[in-house]
Parts: sequence; C-alpha cells; structure tokens
Amino acid sequence: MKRVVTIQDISCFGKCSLTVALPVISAMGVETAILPTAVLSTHTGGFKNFTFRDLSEDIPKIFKHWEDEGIDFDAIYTGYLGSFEQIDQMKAFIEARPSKTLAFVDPAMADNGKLYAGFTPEFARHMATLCAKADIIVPNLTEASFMLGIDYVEEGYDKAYIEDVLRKLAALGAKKAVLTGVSFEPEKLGVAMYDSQTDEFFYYFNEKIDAKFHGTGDIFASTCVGALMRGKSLAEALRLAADYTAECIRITMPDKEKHWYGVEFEKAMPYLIERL
Ligand code: PXL
Repeated sequence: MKRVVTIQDISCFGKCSLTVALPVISAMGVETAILPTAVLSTHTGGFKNFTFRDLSEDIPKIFKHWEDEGIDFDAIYTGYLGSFEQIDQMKAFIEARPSKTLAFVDPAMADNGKLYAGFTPEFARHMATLCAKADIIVPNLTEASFMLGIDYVEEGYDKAYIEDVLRKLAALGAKKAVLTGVSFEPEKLGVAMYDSQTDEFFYYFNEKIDAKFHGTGDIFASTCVGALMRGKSLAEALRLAADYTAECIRITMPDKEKHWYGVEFEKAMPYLIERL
C-alpha cells in the first residue's frame, strides 16, 4: 500500500481541505498521513468571524521527528497553506524528498477571480515558487492568473489561450501543469493538462452543473492523488477526479441551499470506489 502525506488546514466545519483529503484518499486504499497547517473553526468562504490558529511553528518539529523515525512517503500533497513561512517550509520538505516521492501541489488560495480571505497577490507570487518545485500542480484558472500575474479571464477564451497559460505554468518549474475550471462551451466544464516532458496536452470535460460549492477543488485534487497512488496514469487520474467531483456536485444539488458550504462527497463514495 502506498503512503501519502497531505499538508493543508483543518477547517473543523465546512468539508474542505483535510476533512476531505483524509477520507477520500483513505477510501481509495492509500495510507494517508496528515499535517495540519492551521486549525480554523470553519473555512473562510462564506462564514464570518472564523478562528484561525497558525501551526507554522510546529511544522519543522514534526518534519524532524518523522526524519528521526525514518518515516517517508510515496507522495507529498500540499493544499491550503496559512503563511509565507509555510510555503518555504514546504519547498524545503519537497527539495529534501527521496527520488521515489511524488510532489503534488494544489495552490489552494483563490477561485472565481478572487483570492480567499486573508491572501494577497504577494502570497500568490510566493506560492508560484512552491509550484516551481512540484512534479504536478493543479491550480484553477484564478490561481494560475494570480501566480502568473496575468488578468483573470472568466470566459470567452480559446484553446490557444489555455495552452499558453499551461506553458507559462510549466515554465515556473513544475513538470506537469493541470488547469481546472476550463470551459470552451457554456454547457461543458473540465480540466486541461500540459506535460512539459513530452510537450503534450490533455483535455477532459464533463457536463457543467450550474452551481458553485466550496471544497470541490480539494475533492478533485485528493481523488487525483489517490488515483495516481493506485497506479493510474495522470490522464486516468484526472478523468476519475473530474467524474467524482461532478458526481459529488450532482448528488448535492437537491440539497444545495443547506449544503452551500461543501458537497455531500460521502454519498458519492460508492461511485468513486467502483471506478477505481
Ligand atoms: O477548499 C479550499 C479551502 C481550504 N481551506 C480553507 C478555505 C478554503 C476555501 O475557501 O477557506 C481554510
């Protein structure tokens, strides 16, 4: 069995980051260690007055203990980070990884043209320096735009535009760049990927469902990591991740007013396991 460490916040209530990554990757039959970057009472998307405890100080001590114990991982998957310092800590951790270890970075910090509460354009540019160290990065179009310092284009772009953004992302240093939330037609939504080693592009689309939920990027990234650890190619992993994320949204639609803060991914787990 493969072993992943996923490094992102715990939003105690809200179904995102670690409270999604741990159950999803575990359910896919992959050992999942966690490292919380911060503890929040809720996620920051739509709740007011959330608490935020930064755990930056603990992170080097945790890494040191793991090193002393000889604990290693088949993949390092980073998500929401709470400070500039944590970005530097992740860069050092990734740089020191064994050659077998996949470095997967989700620069979770923005969506729909806006940075999440508390983040600045400088933070996004610093996150780009972590993406530079990764094997695979999975920004959405908003995150990619902030990291590259280009205007966010919501719609009306073409394939040439997306391929230019993907090449620029790869030029940051990541071997494979994935863009989520790509849409060339109003009724389709999907992902685009560029492999800088083969100079090839890959696309996958689903029917677009007209609703927005928090945490779907975390479901997508977690499923992708789980699938890669189960031996799928990146293209297969992206298909499964996009399909499961779409199924989670579909299953939540009847209850969407009540579950605006996060999708009912638990109900869709049989769908995920059957397709693994
Ligand atoms: O799902 C991304 C995410 C992760 N962690 C926190 C968030 C968000 C999105 O809003 O607020 C704390």
